[in-house]
Amino acid sequence: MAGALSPAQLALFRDRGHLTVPGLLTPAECAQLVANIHAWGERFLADLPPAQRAWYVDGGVKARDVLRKLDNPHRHVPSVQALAAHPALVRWVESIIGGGLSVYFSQVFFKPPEGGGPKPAHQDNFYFGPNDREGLVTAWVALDDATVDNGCLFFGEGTNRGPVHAHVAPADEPFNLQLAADVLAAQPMTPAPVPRGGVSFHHGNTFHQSGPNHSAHWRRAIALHYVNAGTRFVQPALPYDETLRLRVS
Ligand SMILES: O=C(O)CCC(=O)C(=O)O
Repeated sequence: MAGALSPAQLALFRDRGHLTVPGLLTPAECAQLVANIHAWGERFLADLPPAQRAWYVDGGVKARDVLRKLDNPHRHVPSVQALAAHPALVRWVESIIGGGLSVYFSQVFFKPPEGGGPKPAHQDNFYFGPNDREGLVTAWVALDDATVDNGCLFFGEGTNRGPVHAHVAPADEPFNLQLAADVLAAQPMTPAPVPRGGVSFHHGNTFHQSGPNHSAHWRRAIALHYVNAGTRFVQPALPYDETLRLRVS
């Protein structure tokens, strides 16, 4: 049976609100997931009217529209469903939030070379509004090396131990909820590079954001938002479909 996280890893997670664990997936497994997600993305985007398409693609990349974001791959791509139930990943998540795990929501975050835009700072627990703020953890699986240059995550160290703050959104992007500038001004954000095939875990209260991709390489990742047996999204800021919830332990 796959091992749990060590007491030292858990202490780091509880203190800082995030933890990087390398070596979940092989390069071949990462490449297969990327191919499967791109194939699904092509099918999904082909059917969308142009106005909706804009939200899912990055149009700034060498005049091409390329997949940027898609929701709930754990329900649409069998290899992502298998990843969500990967024994080592499940064991690690159980060590953080306990058993009876489900993936409640998942996201594809693909940043294309020389154009992939930033993701503003936010707290997952503002979006999800869980009944237990300790009952949720995000596992962000890197399908490429994530670096400062290509747009890795940045975290507000220790913000997991603080409150959930009100978020604001640009008028033309009501779904793009983010922390207010004055809250962020008081909080340094630290980069957290992740090697390809590794996982970055973050607590639902932890401030996080990602920078633009200035490199010539993709920065692709899957975020799996896990909850334990007792946790539900009771005050979500956006609609989430509980029927897509996938029990994995
Ligand atoms: O990958 C990104 O750029 C953003 C990820 C994120 O916000 C998350 O995993 O909650």
